[in-house]
Amino acid sequence: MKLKKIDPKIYNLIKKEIQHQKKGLSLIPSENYSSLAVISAMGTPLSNKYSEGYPYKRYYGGNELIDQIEELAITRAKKLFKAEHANVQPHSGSQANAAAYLALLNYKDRVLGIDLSAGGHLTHGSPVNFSSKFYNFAYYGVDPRTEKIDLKEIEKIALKFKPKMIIAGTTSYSRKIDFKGFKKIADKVGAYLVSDIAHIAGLIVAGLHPHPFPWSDVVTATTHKTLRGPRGGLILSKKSLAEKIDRAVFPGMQGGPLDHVIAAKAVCFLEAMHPEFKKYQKQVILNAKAMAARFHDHKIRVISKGTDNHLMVIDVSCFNIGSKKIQEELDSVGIYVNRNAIPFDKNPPYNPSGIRLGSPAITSRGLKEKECIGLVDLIMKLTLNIGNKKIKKEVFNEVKKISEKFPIYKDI
Ligand code: DSN
Repeated sequence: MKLKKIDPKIYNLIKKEIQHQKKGLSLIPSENYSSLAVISAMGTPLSNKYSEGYPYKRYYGGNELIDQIEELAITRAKKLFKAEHANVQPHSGSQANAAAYLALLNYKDRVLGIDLSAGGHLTHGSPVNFSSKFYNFAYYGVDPRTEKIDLKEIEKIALKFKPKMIIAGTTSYSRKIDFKGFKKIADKVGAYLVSDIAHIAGLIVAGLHPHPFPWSDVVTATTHKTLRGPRGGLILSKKSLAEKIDRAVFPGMQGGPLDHVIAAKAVCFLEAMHPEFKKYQKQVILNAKAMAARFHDHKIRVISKGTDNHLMVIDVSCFNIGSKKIQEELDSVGIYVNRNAIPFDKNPPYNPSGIRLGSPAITSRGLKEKECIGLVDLIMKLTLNIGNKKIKKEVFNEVKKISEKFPIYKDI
């Protein structure tokens, strides 16, 4: 690798990060390991290009091949998601959401989004995010008893608030989303339905989660989570909104697209059409369910009492040491998780009451239910014995063993 000679510092840090990923186990539900085919498409001179515009309508010359690449990505995205229109240029999920808002809303228009502590995303109207500064948000949460989304409650809020847009989508919600139910509410108040499937895109294309179409006007997604592609965003929509969406992404929101990432998105869409991908997604759900059940056996409260998808949020307030400390302790043995708010959390976002865990990355490595249950036991063993160096060493060695038995990349 020439990089080694030219910039040994960066080269060594990259090498170390690859080792770090290999030696640890990521339970962060938004992380995954994309294939080397996806990674090699990203690391190409396609990033040298400027191709503002869309296929065959560029503002720069020399884009004949870039046009073909983006066209292929669009065609595959439409087929994979059964969508009438696809825009593959958003750099991230946040930018996909920003572009969807820009396309459909005016400054200060009313939007009904999900509360962050109930499982929403910053761009769903968090007070610290552009979304709530530019638009007028009201929020729905989850039922305090079931900790699940309650469509009746959402309907009540919608009838009163009369939003121009309703957002159906989450980042830390473990239950199925009833897009059809959301559509009924949106129709009652004449609102657009925007479904953010950033987390569950892979489950949806595998047919393991209700589909957001034909119920949604616009669907936003990321390509790097359950979909297992490159880091990036995606917008799908009805044909009637195609022009508005495209204008909002470019020139509204972004300049030049990341052509190397678009090529990698095309590769990931192709991979997701393969029967193996469906098998993988089925295992993702089985693994998450096995983990949630094991936490329950350990008397740890799983929010909403379980999971239908790839993730779960557990309430760690019973340990009385704070989620931040637990996350750090797990980090030190090579188990990566992220602390997360639980519904109606009394603790601050920096040290909330929950930990969010997911199965997409470990399932990509080949772990099955048995190993996932073992992993939950290791988490419990460490968390119940914080300060015990002997136990920490034992857990560390176990994690190392699992990581070596289930390698990520054999070739790098
Ligand atoms: N930060 C992502 C997640 O972890 O879910 C969402 O953007």
